[in-house]
Amino acid sequence: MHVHFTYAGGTIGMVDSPHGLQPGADLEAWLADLLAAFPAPKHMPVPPRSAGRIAPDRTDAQGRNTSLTTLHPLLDSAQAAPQTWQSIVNDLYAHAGVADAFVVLHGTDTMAYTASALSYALTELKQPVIVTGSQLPLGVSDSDAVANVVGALQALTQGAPRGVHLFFGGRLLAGNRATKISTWSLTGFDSPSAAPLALAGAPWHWTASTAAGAAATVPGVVWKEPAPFGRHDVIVVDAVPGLSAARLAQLLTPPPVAVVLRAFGVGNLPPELTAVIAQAVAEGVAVVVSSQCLQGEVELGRYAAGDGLAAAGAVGSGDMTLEATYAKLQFLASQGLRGAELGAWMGRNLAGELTVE
Ligand code: ASN
Repeated sequence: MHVHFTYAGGTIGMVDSPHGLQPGADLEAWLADLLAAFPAPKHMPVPPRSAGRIAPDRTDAQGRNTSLTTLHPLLDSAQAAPQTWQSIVNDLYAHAGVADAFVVLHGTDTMAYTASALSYALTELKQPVIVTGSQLPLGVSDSDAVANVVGALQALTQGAPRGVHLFFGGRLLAGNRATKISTWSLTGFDSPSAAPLALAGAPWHWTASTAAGAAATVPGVVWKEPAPFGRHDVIVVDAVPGLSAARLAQLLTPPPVAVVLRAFGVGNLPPELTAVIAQAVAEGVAVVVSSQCLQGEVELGRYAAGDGLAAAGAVGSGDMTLEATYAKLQFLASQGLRGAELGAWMGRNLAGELTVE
């Protein structure tokens, strides 16, 4: 098995500086040592320790079966943008001819956005992709870096299905269902609306539907040769008690391509905001109403306080996470969709991000 690593940045490869943590650790040497020590099953031979560092590209010529691309510049994932997602997509496709599986090493802050974005852009990719990182740098004695990278490799060697997954804190989650829930816990991610694919342990416990080889296809639409991610004007507005129609109107001026309106509960907002939303829709803005609840299932019209939103042309985000919703809007906008058509596509399941009744 040839595993290709794409290293995009994040705490895993950071070191202390007078200004706080920043990229600078020798991740390549650390990974080479880790792979040498990794107890490989028969089908995944690893380079002997003396093989040294991992070459930046395919290493078959030297008899090794891992490769690593370090993206430049390495980022704190807070600096990631849709172009960063595209750089990762490009690197995965550049190695799709040699790799059997992929691991993306990424910062935790926006890991769930990237995992969601990759899931939409890679529905044609045959190999599984696991995104991981750590809360503590690789050089720190109690770091979670080894556990997470080894966990990602174990998931792959046990036959993780196609699709984009996120491994963190002992759990394999669907990448587009995951959300960062803790700044400090080593179990920093959760998947509030979808069960984990697997729990690490002795032995690992796989959900029946995702057990090795069970899911040959990614649920959803196969988007053929998607256009690359661009950076579209998609904004997120969090409602608070007392948000006025005038303030909301200002936030939507000039009109963005799309707005994710984080409403209360199942998608409720005070009726005085409805006219502003109708105006935005008339101006061609795709208005997506999501829930502020961690475990949200938007149902516009269940309450009178949300009923006017659908009539005004807004669409609900169902049980998608904010990260999946935002990345999906960027993906669909990059495919040239706008307005009502963009809104309509938000209700379709592209890569398992949404439960469709
Ligand atoms: N700020 C870091 C990042 O997202 C946090 C981390 O990786 N733990 O890049």
